[in-house]
Amino acid sequence: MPPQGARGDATHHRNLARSSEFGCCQLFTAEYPILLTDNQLAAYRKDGFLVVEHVFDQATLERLRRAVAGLVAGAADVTDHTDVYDLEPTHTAEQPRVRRIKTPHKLHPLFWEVVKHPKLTSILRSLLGPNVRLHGSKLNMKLPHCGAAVEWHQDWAFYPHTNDDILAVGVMLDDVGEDNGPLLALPGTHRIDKIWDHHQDGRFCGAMDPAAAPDLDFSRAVACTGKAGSCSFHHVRLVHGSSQNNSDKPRQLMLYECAAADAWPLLRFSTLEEYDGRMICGESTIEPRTERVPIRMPLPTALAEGSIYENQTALRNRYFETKRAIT
Ligand SMILES: O=C(O)CCC(=O)C(=O)O
Repeated sequence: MPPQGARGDATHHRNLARSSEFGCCQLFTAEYPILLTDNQLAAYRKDGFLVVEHVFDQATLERLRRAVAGLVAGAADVTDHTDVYDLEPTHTAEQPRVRRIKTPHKLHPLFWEVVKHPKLTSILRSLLGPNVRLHGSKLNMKLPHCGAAVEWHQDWAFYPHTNDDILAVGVMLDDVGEDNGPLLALPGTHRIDKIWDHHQDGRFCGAMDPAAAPDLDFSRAVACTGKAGSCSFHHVRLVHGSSQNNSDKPRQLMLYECAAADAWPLLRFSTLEEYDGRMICGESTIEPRTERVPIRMPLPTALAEGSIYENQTALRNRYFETKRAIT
């Protein structure tokens, strides 16, 4: 059975994806198997997000779950957030509760293998062009009955670049439904020519005060749901968030932040070698493409650094209800 959304016919086609609605006029041309239909491409451009089903098979999911379980087991040795773990407030050594595993691609080779999978790179090429670099990765866990909410935000507020041909892929390691804290996307907000304020009292806090965004109707948000093995794709400027997981099912979402190679970060550059070492497909470049994009720097840095969850603890006016976790 060809995956939903696949054309399932000849293996290679000429793929032309125009990014003019993002404000630039490139014509992406490449030889590779096309997985996205024209309708899916149009939907991504219009809405700023897309869910593609059946990207990863059961065998890959099993391997991923084993790798994740191994990493989570290591959290029994820690009592506070580290470079690897972001912990739920109810975490204890006896009952490890990990909210996020930070940069999994640095911790286990399988996470690199997954992002370089031909099906995924085919979709990335269609959406971002032939040259794609990994900006970062994170695994948001959302345990049953306590997985934390993420307040409304644009990823762009955290990592502005010279252009916005950037998206986050969410590989669903579990079935994601309306009830276990799906990612919620506000359609079309990536095309609005502004960056919403993610500051409070003059400091970055990684979240939007819903009262300060009267131009947005949060009730229009769409849940990115799908069976395990599906992937969501959301544009870096899309307003999104997610509620607490109050169900009895886990929701593990492996997020890869992927950028067109000519989108250069405006903050935090290490070395050219490390930077080029994060290429997912195609060629790197030292010639950034600059576009007229709205930018507000995430500075001064958040009071609580380390992860979006920590940054957002400063936000006084929260949108998502947080119930006390079952202990
Ligand atoms: O885990 C989620 O549902 C949302 C994650 C997210 O938006 C983020 O970590 O930036």
